[in-house]
Amino acid sequence: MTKQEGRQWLVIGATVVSLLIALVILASCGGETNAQVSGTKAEPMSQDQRMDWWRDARFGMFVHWGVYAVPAGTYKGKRIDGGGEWIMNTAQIPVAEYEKFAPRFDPVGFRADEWVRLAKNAGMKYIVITSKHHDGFCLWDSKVTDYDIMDATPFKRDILKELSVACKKQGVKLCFYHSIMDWHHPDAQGLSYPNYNDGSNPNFGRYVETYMKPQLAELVANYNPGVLWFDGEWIKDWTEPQGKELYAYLRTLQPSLIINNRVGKGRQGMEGLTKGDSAGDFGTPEQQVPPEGLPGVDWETCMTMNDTWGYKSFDENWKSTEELVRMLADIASKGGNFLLNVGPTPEGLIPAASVERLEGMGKWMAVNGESIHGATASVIGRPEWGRCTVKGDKLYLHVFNWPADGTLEVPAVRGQVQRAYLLADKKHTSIPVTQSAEGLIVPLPSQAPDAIDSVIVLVLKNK
Ligand code: H79
Repeated sequence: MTKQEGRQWLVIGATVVSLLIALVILASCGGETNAQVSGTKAEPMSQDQRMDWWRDARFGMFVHWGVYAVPAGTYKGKRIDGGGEWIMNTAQIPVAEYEKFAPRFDPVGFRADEWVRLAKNAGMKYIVITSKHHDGFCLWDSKVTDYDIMDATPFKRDILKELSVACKKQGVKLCFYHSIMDWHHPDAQGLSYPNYNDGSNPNFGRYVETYMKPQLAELVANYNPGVLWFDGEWIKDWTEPQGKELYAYLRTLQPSLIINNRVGKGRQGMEGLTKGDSAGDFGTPEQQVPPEGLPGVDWETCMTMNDTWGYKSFDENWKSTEELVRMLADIASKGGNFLLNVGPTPEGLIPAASVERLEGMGKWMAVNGESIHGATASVIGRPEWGRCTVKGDKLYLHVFNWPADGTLEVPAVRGQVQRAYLLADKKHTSIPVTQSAEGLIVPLPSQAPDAIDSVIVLVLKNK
């Protein structure tokens, strides 16, 4: 053996040894990952483990609430277009003028337990509330500002604290929407406001390091949010590297945190899906549902029930309960989550029209929730009669348009159908299904069990 050959053998030997060491480390990590699931050790979670509860949840409540609920869409006697939460900008209200809404924000009707119960009874598993919207006003007792619920309003109750207690009690995950853009802070867009989009603030880095990050650290430490939902990331002063850095920083504070894609610059317009390797755990389509299913992609459609996020006293353009239930089924059938918004009043009440719709959805979910929670996109795309979700060995056929001739035609599915029944039928009475290579024929009763969406369960032999 030459010297060189000897060296090569040494290198190969060393490589084999280090591979073995790596294998041992990997194997022991696997063990610790399992231990971590049972809560005995703080090892890093896999992406799947971290996203698990969120993917199962499928349905959450968005809450837009702040001092903009006081003007409720009207300024100086004029009804202002656009979202109620944007009124500061849309009506070009100067910072000092807008601040005057805070002393009038006294939502004495606020009952955290009732909001959480309403969400839970609707079948929602999480709540995302605005800790801070673009106007800069903060709904919790922040140590780094007086522009918050404790110091600037007569209410002086920490809204996020009360919600976090109620959520914990009722087993709902509390999450926060947080705006990177800030029209109030002088080191952010407050400097040039109302022309906030025109340029950059030389002190923006100070805002990030001494204001925004400390605030986020407060939120994580004090209320243990499941998700941080960023927005207002499109401003010139915010960059993708800053987004990546913020994402990494927040995960060091709480490794299990889930963070949306608006933490960086990777969201593609209002369609919201993430570009390339940009920061964030899930895409954020806004006011729209992707036309096709997106299996293997984490995304969440956020949507208003009327035409505003923040409360507007005169917006009565409500979507129907039927529309909302079908939207939920459509989204689940495409593998996404549905974050449905409410805009509470300045008195602290969720508008009656929203309550009515959430209760209607809850009635449907009480019977059919199994076809939504933990379910995802199926190979059956968008049949003309409705949608289809899948979970384990079950296919859930969501029939929006009940067949007049009493038979439902279903495209071919892989695997043999063992049993079929109506989810609304507590006895799970078997429906005799005819299966062929072309597809399935499901004979149905003449009356739909649910006028909005009747779910038929197909139990398959193979997953
Ligand atoms: O909080 C609610 C709205 O107030 C907020 N997002 C929801 C959840 C919102 N802020 N602005 N908008 C919605 C619309 C903004 C659209 C645009 Fe853009 C921002 C157009 C150009 C910059 C998004 C980013 C679309 C293209 C780039």
